[in-house]
Amino acid sequence: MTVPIEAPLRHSNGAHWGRFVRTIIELETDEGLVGLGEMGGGGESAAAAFAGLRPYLLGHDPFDLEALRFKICNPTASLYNNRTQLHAAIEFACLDLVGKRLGVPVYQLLGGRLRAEVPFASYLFFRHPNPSTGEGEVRTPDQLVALARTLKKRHGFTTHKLKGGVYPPEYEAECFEALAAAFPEDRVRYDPNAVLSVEAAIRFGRRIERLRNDYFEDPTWGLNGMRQVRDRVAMPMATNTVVVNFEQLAQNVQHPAVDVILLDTTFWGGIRACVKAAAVCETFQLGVAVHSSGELGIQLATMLHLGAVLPNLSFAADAHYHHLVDDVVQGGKLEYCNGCISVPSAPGLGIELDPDRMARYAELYRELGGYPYDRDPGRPGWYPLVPNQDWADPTVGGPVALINQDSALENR
Ligand code: GKR
Ligand code: MG
Repeated sequence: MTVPIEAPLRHSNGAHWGRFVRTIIELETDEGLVGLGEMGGGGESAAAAFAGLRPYLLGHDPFDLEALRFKICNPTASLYNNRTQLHAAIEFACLDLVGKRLGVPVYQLLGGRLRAEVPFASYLFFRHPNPSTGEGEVRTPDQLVALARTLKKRHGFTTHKLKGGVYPPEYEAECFEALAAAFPEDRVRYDPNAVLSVEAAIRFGRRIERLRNDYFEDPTWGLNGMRQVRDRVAMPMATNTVVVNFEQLAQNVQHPAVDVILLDTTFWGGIRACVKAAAVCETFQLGVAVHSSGELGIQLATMLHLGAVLPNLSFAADAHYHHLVDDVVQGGKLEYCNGCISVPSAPGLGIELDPDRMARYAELYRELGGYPYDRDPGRPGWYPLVPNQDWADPTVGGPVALINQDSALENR
């Protein structure tokens, strides 16, 4: 599926080229129930990867979720063939099936709902203008604040996350300060996806530590890098990068480097893994939040059910969702109210696919194909080192051509 977004989103490793590409799976039981799952990326390779798991799934009872985990994610076999993200999509579909079979929402299967709605952050990106309308650019502090105001007005956000790592750190610090100054009552967070050096991260952190920060998200790479920044900046550290499995979580408990673990239902291999990880975090007094790696309505539903059941969720969740112009689920996009989205309460994940929208966005995928997450259409040939030393120029703006993946790779 390809669903358009308002404008191309820039991040420290490339960009989302005006659309999100996702793969939707449907698992059917012998009783005729259908469970829905979703994974990032798409095309023939994703379809082939799921088709390859057909023999693992035929005859498997969707209630047997622990068995499914070992069947698909055997730890040694995973060294050769990591299927964490495939497993996540299949787990979502199984939970959807179990909920539908029992007539209960997924949150009832996970311990029960502690909240009826989940709060979200505004999740702001630097953006290229929309190539059709020429609108939507975010490059300057004024443009950033204007977008945040629009989103706050439209959706009611009271937490603002800036995805950075695009422009020089000093320039992004100015942008972030302008954002914090524009919303003195709200909370803020900055995330450059780990491309700052330890020293640059410390400088940046010290400069912004007086603001109303939730946390400092992945300023630099690695648990050891994060630990050094944590020692020298007075702010909680958060990650969705270096604690994404139980081994890393154990390591972080033994040698703390990160204070808040951002749980991603895909990166961790399913909703249940996130619930288990949150329980470990509760035991060791680590914070948790819900992470977004881009989503359509199915994945969003997994984030909502997760957010509904976590006792220790003390931060607004991330979602790319408000950047989408539409969704593939019945009724179109789920709505925000006062910065929150209601947790679906129909059986299973509580959302259904809209066949017309599915057909339209499958066709759009066939037309446009994929795009490389790690390439920016505004900077052909560029790719970041880690730490990055070659930033985008904030004085250069305007539309960029959204050429296809093959041309982008030819330009390397
Ligand atoms: O979608 O560009 C993006 C984000 O940068 C995504 O890849 C990250 O996983 O949103 C994420 C984050 O780091 O918080
Ligand atoms: Mg992040």
